Amino acid sequence: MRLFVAVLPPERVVAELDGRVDDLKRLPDAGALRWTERAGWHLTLAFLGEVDDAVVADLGARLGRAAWRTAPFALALRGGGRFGDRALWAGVAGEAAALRLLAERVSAAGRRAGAGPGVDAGRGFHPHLTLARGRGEVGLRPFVEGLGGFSGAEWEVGELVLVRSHLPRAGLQGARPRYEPLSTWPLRT
Ligand code: 3AM
Repeated sequence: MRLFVAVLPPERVVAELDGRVDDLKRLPDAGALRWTERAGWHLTLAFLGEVDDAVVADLGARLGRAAWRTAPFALALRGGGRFGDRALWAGVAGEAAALRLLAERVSAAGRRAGAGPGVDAGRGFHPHLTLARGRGEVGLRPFVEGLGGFSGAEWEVGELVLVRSHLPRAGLQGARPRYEPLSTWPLRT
């Protein structure tokens, strides 16, 4: 199954961001972008790719230990950015170093469990919450500008989540992946 590990913002933070995204959707060319569904909004810690069913139990045990070694920390969504003209995202503020450390621990847990070693290699960790994807023909700069000054409420990250990604059938125009949270583990309390 196709898996990734993420931090999920709480509903009040999602609702705030959704208000700003509503404004972005009124900008010219917004209709040409594929907007992510708010129900699936997440901050990816590590993408694991296709993982063997046989490995999932060990992976879970390791993710639980990674969470347990990490103290809860404060995070907020702030501003935005883009990966070329392919992805528009909201950025983070707060204890970003703690988020990075958690991402490293989660990646190590994945590697040790034999779950998709090397899939993340080369991309590095760039904390972001993906809001829309484009094919490169729509310039994302105005959308990034539209996120300027956005500053969401701070929350305490208290758990990590293993998420299964169900890809849409090839050729289904406009279809988006469906994200299914499988398990959560609390950070050390
Ligand atoms: O939703 P975000 O942007 O955080 O881009 C994919 C998405 O990230 C990323 O994993 C998340 C869940 O699908 N992803 C997909 N394929 C990837 C790959 N080969 C990947 N990340 C790294 N390597």
